[in-house]
Formats: sequence, C-alpha cells, structure tokens
Amino acid sequence: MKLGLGLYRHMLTRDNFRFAKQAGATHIVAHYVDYFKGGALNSREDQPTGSQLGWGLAGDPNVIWSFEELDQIRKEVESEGLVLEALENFDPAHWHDILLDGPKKELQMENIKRQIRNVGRAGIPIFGYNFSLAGVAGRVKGPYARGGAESVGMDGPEDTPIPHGMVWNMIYDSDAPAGNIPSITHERLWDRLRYFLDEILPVAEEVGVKMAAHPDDPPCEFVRGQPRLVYQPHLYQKLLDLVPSEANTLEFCIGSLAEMTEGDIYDTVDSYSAQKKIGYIHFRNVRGKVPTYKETFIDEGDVDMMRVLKILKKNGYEGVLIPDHTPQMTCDAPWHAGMAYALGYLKAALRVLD
Ligand SMILES: [Mn+2]
Repeated sequence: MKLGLGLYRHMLTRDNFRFAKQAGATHIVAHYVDYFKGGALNSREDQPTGSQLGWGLAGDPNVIWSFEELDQIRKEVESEGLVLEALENFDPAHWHDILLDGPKKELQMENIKRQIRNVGRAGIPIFGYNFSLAGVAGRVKGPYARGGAESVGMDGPEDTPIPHGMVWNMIYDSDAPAGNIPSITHERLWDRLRYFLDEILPVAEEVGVKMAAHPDDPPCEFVRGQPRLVYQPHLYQKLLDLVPSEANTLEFCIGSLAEMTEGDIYDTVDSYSAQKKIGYIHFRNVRGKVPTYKETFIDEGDVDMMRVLKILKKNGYEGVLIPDHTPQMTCDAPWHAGMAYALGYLKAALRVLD
C-alpha cells in the first residue's frame, strides 16, 4: 500500500508537494475544482463546509482541463519526487446537466470525454468522482475531536431544497430563475448514472484511466430533498454491477462507509478489496452514523483502522491511501498539522503491517 496526500486546487504548490514528501507520502491526489471560489464562508485552510448557498461558484463551463495544464501539474509533482495518482472530482460547470438530465447533457458528455482523454494522455491513472445532486451538504463544524480540535460532522437531516442554478453544492448559474429543482426518485438518478457510465467508461478504458466513485457524503437516503445513490455499503455493488468494466472502480471512503446505518465496515472493506475494485482510499475515522456523526482523528473514532489495514493487506490491495480530511490542530498551521499527524500514523501502521 502507498501513502498519499490530497491537495485542494489552491494548495497545488511546490511547498505543499515538499510537505507531502516530508510527511512520508509518495503520491498526490489533486482536487482540480476550486471549491472555494466566491465562497465567503469557507476558510481556504480547511475542507469546505459552505452554507445554504453551497461552497461557492463553479468554474468556466467553456474551458475543460487541457492536456497541457494537467501534464504541467504532473511534471511539477514528479519534480518533487512524487507521483500524481489521481484527480478528484468534476467541476459542476462541466457536468451539471449530466447530473440534472438537462438540455446540455450531450454536449457536456462530449466535453468530459475529451477531459478524460486529456487525463489519460497526461499519464494520470485515476479520476475520482461523486455522482450526486446535493453533494456534500449539511455539514456542521465544532470542537468535536480529541482535545477540542475543530472538526466537521452532521447534526440531523438536511432537507433544505436545492435552488435552480446549483448542483453538487456549487453554483453553476448565478442568474438562474427563482425556485428549486424538482425532487426525483432514486430510480431516475440511477438511470442518469447509467447513462454517464455507459458513455464515459469505454473512453476511460481506451485511455487507461480508472473512474473511481466516491460514496455519498453524508450517506443519507435523501439530502436536500434529493435521492442519493450510494448511502449503504451494498449500493456500491449495485454501482459496480450497473456497467461492468475494468474502469468502473471505487474511490473508497472509509469515513463515509462507516457513517452508513447498515453493514459492517470490516465486511465492506473485505468485500470490495477482495474484488480488486478499489481505485484509491480515503482513510479517515468517524464517531457515530448518519444523521448524527462527527469526524475524528484517525485513531479515536469508531473504526479500528489497523484492522482495516490488515484486511486490505490480506486482499492484496496495492493502491494509495490518503487521509481525506482530518480535524484542525491548534497551531499556526491547523490543516498541515492534522495531515502530518494522519500521515505519520499511517506510515507507522504500514510499517507494522510489513
Ligand atoms: Mn471521502
């Protein structure tokens, strides 16, 4: 197993690549969407939480990520002795009508196919995504982790409807008419996923990219009045079986899976790692389950992380683990300290396993 660090777009700098290397990481997962654009309530030094208006503004709908810029990022990562393992998430500006089944669906599908070709050509092996209307919504923040470290969680259901012009918790059209997007059924959302996978997977296979699906965060059956796809562990299997392909894999989030109300986290890890369907892993811990849970330090939540690592090893998992999120530590560099703590823990844990 390999140790990686996920970096938000504005953190894709030489200093942060060196920080990753210094903390023992060998791989980088890059978020190339700017989640923080125009989001006044978001600290850029923590994972985004946002407000009813979401994290902020989506990017430019007319500019997909080019081969040149992706190749440049990969070279910068490699120049610090690291490997760029994955890009994480589409920009809502590029695929809102794929999620919403809107009039630009086919145009956007052609655009993101081009983007996946660029990802493959740039030598980036995995593309993580999260097929969701509400996205990450309903997060609360507080001193929930050990020693009063600030962390995020959920404190009851989130039912506020999603306004027009917003999807995946970002605004893609500031001039959208008033009102909310209509609620749909789970079945219709699965139909939309099937369309997406039918179209994207052959392209991903052709260019050697694995598409890796994140489960719903938070994993509730409905969020903001809209259905979720993967809110119980067995629904990951439904996603894999929907369109069988070597490129149909999982962005396996231990935290989100542990927040689900059904299943056993160790059986879940065993089942999907034995199938060799894990693209890469978000390795974080949590206390509680939806709709009431709190993210914790890696060694204080409900999940026995050593036991998870042992199962992954038994099943021959050789991919990357990243800490996903961590609580903010009380110092001048709260995000970095939290990540350094998680990476140090993981590095020692992997050593013990060997
Ligand atoms: Mn995650």
